[in-house]
This record gives sequence, structure tokens and C-alpha cells, in this order.
Amino acid sequence: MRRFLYKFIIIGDTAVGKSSLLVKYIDKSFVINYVPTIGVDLRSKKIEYSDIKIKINIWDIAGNEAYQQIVSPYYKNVHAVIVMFDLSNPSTFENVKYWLENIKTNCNSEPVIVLVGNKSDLPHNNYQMDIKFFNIFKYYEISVKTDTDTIDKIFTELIEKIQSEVERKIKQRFKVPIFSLEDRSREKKRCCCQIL
Ligand SMILES: Nc1nc2c(ncn2[C@@H]2O[C@H](COP(=O)(O)OP(=O)(O)OP(=O)(O)O)[C@@H](O)[C@H]2O)c(=O)[nH]1
Ligand SMILES: [Mg+2]
Repeated sequence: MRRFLYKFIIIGDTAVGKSSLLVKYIDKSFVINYVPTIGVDLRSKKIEYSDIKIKINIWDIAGNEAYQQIVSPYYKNVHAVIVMFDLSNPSTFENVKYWLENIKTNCNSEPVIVLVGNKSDLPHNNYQMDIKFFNIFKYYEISVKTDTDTIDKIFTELIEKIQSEVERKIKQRFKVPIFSLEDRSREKKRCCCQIL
């Protein structure tokens, strides 16, 4: 059984629903009360496939401006970033660019980025963003309040994307040149000495 450990972070403006997303994903529950995150929170999830075990540590990062300096180390070595905004609050969408810049400034890896518009249960505008230009893997519109399946889908698609990239890199690293018998005999002839 092979084991993998991945690090995810969730970022975005304050009160867009980052902690709610994490609680819904892990505990399948929704909290109506707003309790601002102080600094960071960590939750973990273990997923088992037929031959691999994956653990993801998901860091929920406070959106409050006051914490941004102290939370920057948490952007290090991340495999995935969930950038979240509130569909019912246009200023949180305008700030998405600020959060994408934060990734560029603070991440030392090249994480898979997804953009999540939350609170689709509330009246909201339509938003357009050139996700290819911003190197965003996928865009989802969800309601953490009423949705469960799409939330699971976000994490599953992220894990699959990261895992396939890791498998590709492993294969590349252990690539053994395959010689045909003919090639090997030619190799022998070229040798100047041989151990018998
Ligand atoms: N209507 C509605 N409310 C939501 C939804 N998701 C979250 N909320 C509410 O939005 C408020 C803020 O949610 P949080 O998850 O605490 O927000 P946050 O992004 O973690 O905020 P910070 O910790 O301050 O960065 C809470 O009162 C939630 O109940 C949703 O999909 N629909
Ligand atoms: Mg929070």
C-alpha cells in the first residue's frame, strides 16, 4: 500500500464561507453562526483507494487582513489552493485577484488552483473570469448551506488531478531504458573489456 500526504489551503475574503466549506466536507454539517477564524485552522481527511492511501491536511486561513502577514508561511509546499468568494457579495469577487497574487507571492510550489463562488442559495450576479489566463484548474459555484455533492466533487477532482501528476512524475523518475536483445549484443561488441 502506497501512502501520500497532500497539503491544501483555503483562502479568500472574510465571511465568504471558507470554514463552512471545510466543516461541511469533513463533518457534513452546516453552522449558521459566523465565528471568524483566528489565524488558521487545520482539519485532515484520509481517503483510501484500492492500492493507495491519501491523507490531506487542509488549512483554513482567516480572511481578515490583520492576519495576512502571520499566515504567509502556510502557503509553503501546498499542493492545492481553494480560492473562495461570496457570489452574493461582488467586492469579494473583485478581491479574487488579490488572493491570486498572494499565491504567486507566497507559494514556493506550483499548486493546483480552483476558484469557488459560494452562497448560490442567495440572490447573486453572474461572474465572468478567464480562468485559463489565471491558471485556474476549475471554477465551481456552490452553496455550502444546501450542497454536499459538489463539495465532495471539488476535493475529489483536486485529489485526482494532483495524484495523476505525482504518478506521472514517479514514472518519469524511474523510467528504465528498455533494450532489445539486438541492442544488447551490439552494446557488448562495443565494450572493450568484459567480466566473465
Ligand atoms: N446563505 C449562506 N450562508 C453561508 C453559506 N456558507 C457560509 N455561510 C455563512 O457565512 C458566514 C461566514 O462563514 P465562514 O465559513 O465562517 O466564513 P470564513 O470565510 O471562514 O470567514 P473568516 O474565518 O472570517 O475568514 C456564516 O454565518 C455562514 O453560516 C452559504 O452557502 N449560504
Ligand atoms: Mg473562517
